[in-house]
Amino acid sequence: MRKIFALVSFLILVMSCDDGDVIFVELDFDDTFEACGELVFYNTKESPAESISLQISSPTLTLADIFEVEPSETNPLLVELVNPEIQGNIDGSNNLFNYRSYNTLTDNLFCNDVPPSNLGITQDLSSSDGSYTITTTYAEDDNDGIPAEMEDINGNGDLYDDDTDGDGLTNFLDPDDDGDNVLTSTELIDYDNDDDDDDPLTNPQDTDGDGIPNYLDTDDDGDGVLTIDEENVSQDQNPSNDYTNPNLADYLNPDVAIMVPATAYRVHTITQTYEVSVIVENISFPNLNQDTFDFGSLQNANTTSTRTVTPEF
Ligand SMILES: [Ca+2]
Ligand SMILES: [Ca+2]
Ligand SMILES: [Ca+2]
Ligand SMILES: [Ca+2]
Repeated sequence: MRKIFALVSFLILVMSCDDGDVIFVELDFDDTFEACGELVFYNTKESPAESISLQISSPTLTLADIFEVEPSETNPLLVELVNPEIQGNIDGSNNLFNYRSYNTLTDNLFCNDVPPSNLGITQDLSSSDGSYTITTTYAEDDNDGIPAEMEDINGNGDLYDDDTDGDGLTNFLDPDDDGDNVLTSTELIDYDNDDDDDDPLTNPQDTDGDGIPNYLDTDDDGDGVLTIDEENVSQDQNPSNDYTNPNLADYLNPDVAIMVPATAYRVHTITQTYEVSVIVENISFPNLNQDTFDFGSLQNANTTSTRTVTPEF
């Protein structure tokens, strides 16, 4: 007598073949997936040769929709996700959740105008119902060499109320924390390393010795002319390339104090990181109602990006 095996894992898929034999197919893919076109999420593996995919056609969805951000209502220099969660139905036609097995895996299975020939498909199953949920989380950083938690200047645990230069961009997102048009990463990089720990944060450069590290000091050499105004040579919102003495930039040289009033802040670049997950639920393949499949985490070049913002001067 044929045994009916209990499903102990939602990853197990049971299919019945025409001759009545019961075959177990494990939906055992790794926890990352890819995306292409408008829009297919997919994962493939070689041994055994299988693919799992979710194609979404209605309503039309693109990767750009998933990564889209818009200015925050509270601060136009900050942004937030337009679509942190997208849900829809799987119907077996417009929105397709599909499992396939192959004789051997072929490259470029998805999103080609001309599908690869000789696919050698041995199983091809689609769920006629179910739902999908795409969840995106979004994070930003100024990538200035200072960990975000150390840019909590007032130490109250809120990273959004520390804005040393008052330009509207909180310090952990501000690559120029003191607003002097010299990047924090530049103002940290050249330090004495007196304590030999190679950590600029324990003894940040303080050229004029006033107790304020250069990256938070608006007059780094203490000569009375603000760093942002020490652009005697080229007025390009970058005092670090203005040299009267070839060995020392003017903004670090107290013997050169020529004021050329700045007219603008430099362009600020902010690093963006996205985490995208896709979960399908209440799916049903032939002969089995399978509950859930978690695609894992999206691997895509667009999950890391940058945006630029120029604070109002
Ligand atoms: Ca700021
Ligand atoms: Ca910063
Ligand atoms: Ca400075
Ligand atoms: Ca100077």
